[in-house]
Amino acid sequence: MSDLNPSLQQVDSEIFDLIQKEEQRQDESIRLIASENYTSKAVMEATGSVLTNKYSEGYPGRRYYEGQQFIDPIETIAIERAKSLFGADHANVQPYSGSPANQAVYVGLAEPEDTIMGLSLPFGGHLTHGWKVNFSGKYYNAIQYELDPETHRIDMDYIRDLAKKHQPRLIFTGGTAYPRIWDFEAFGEIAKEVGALLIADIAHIAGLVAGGAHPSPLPVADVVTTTTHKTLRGPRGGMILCKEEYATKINRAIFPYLQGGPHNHTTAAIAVALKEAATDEFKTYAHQVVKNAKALAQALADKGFRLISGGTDNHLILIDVTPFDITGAPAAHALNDAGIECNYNAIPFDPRKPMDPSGLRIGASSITSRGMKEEHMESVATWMDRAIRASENADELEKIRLEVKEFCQAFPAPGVMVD
Ligand code: DSN
Repeated sequence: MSDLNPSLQQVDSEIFDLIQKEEQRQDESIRLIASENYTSKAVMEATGSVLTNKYSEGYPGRRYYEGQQFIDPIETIAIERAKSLFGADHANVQPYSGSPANQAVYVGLAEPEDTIMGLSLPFGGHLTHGWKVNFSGKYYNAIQYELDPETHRIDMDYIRDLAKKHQPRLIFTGGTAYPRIWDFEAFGEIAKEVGALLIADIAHIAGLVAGGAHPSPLPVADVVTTTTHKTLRGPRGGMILCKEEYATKINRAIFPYLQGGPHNHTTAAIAVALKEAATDEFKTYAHQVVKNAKALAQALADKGFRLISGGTDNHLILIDVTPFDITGAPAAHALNDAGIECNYNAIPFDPRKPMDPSGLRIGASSITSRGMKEEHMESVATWMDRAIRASENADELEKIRLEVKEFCQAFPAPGVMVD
């Protein structure tokens, strides 16, 4: 019988080394990817537990496998914490991530070829909100809304006209690159007017909603979907919150329609993250994320960066870098070489292609989790400005990387063990 107890380092030094290097990279860089964060050590501990060994198809109290005496309470605690934190009638904590959560909404609450509405991907929406290369754009009649050409904000009169014209079954709100407040109430009124269900995908802003730094869609949305690892700062996972009347349809859509056994180690880690998110410290963090994003936006604007919609109300900033005579991909690569991690991103009405669009998307969640505050944003903006201007100067990028590394040492990264 083989011995399964040697450490990762002993069993697979190649993977061990790569994980070590990634840990060091996360420690030494300014991570500005708007969908990422540093989860707590407690969340990671739950994720790396023996719960990964257990199968539990079904729901608490109604499973297809024995040995659920500890799994059932774990899932029930996660459900109850989710309901209480967000004020929801019902919670399903089993979706493997955000896309499966959204898929469950489609298969649970609509029929193929039904009309749905969502923010178009190049304007900051998500693939699963009806984009053409995704199942949601292929199997449903997807009407994609765009942003106002002048303000780059959502124009609710236009949304109302579009909804009246197309009479959708589902209206999705939420996205991945919209830096402004979502007016859930106005969406709710429109959904009511046209007899649609309002689906709020709060994957990006869940932590802000939980911490009171963004209005909650719960009072008006029929269903709320989210990932658990972005501003919410939990493990990689997903959740669906809904009104009681949709609970059975949503549960059945997740299991048995789309998924098999839930990932119990993730469920436990979600429960831990939800406990953390109910604290006053988390509220302070959520508000600090927005303060940091606003301060960073201002510092960048002062250096001549062109910010889409002029700034931000949430955790993320979308930048048009083309005035610097550079495009999104080389700008992101240069920043990465300088120890500042972000992603290139389309901007509204972008004439360029997705693999090298005009913009960059940055976010303030990870740097806030490290303890950075408004007064540190000037330094971040200065390094970004220098790196983009020196995108072809490897020596200057390396110089910035070393400065960034030294700066980061003052802000210990949560859960990271680097000496
Ligand atoms: N990939 C996520 C993001 O970066 O926003 C969305 O699913």
